[in-house]
Amino acid sequence: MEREDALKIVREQLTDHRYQHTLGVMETAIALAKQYGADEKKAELAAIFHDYAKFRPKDEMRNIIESQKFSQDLLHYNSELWHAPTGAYLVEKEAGLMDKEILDAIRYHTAGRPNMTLLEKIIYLADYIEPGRHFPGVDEVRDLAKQNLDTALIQAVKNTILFLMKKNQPVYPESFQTYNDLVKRQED
Ligand code: DGI
Ligand code: FE
Ligand code: FE
Repeated sequence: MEREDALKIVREQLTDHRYQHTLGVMETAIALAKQYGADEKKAELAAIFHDYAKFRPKDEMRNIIESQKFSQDLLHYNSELWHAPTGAYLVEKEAGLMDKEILDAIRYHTAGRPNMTLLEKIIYLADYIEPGRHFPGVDEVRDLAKQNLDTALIQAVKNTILFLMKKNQPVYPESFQTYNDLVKRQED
């Protein structure tokens, strides 16, 4: 699928603000793919489609998650988490994108998972550091991303968990597992 066709499909699903965010993730993901030797075309498409389901009604997302084999426990956590697996499902079904690596990068872009692929790491990180993001700690992660992908990713995951904990919000266990897996690998 070409960039322009993908952007046209996604634009209809998103607000202007979210579409601008998507363009930022796309540019950042392509740059990271170049830097770290990932498939630039896959990074481009995964980034374009990563928030495809962001504005779907909660009931629709719940139904889709219930219909799938994966992690039903997601339904007991913040509904902000639901658009990632729902997006992977709908991008395949509605946009006809069949590439499993791209679909997994969409599926795991919010909470990550243990043993993330290079493409999954790039999309998670690009989502966090794209130029439109402005929150405490983001510049530090941008600097780390120039040096080491895993170090930057750990900092991004850690910041997300700490942010939720500061607000006394529950943390989805998979986010902790993502953090633990990345930190253990750096020790080895
Ligand atoms: O969709 P975006 O806003 O671009 O970014 P995202 O897909 O990373 O989603 C961020 C939202 O997900 C944010 O509101 C916090 C929430 N979130 C991320 N990880 C967790 C989480 N919420 C809970 N409860 N637990 C998590 O581990
Ligand atoms: Fe998202
Ligand atoms: Fe996003």
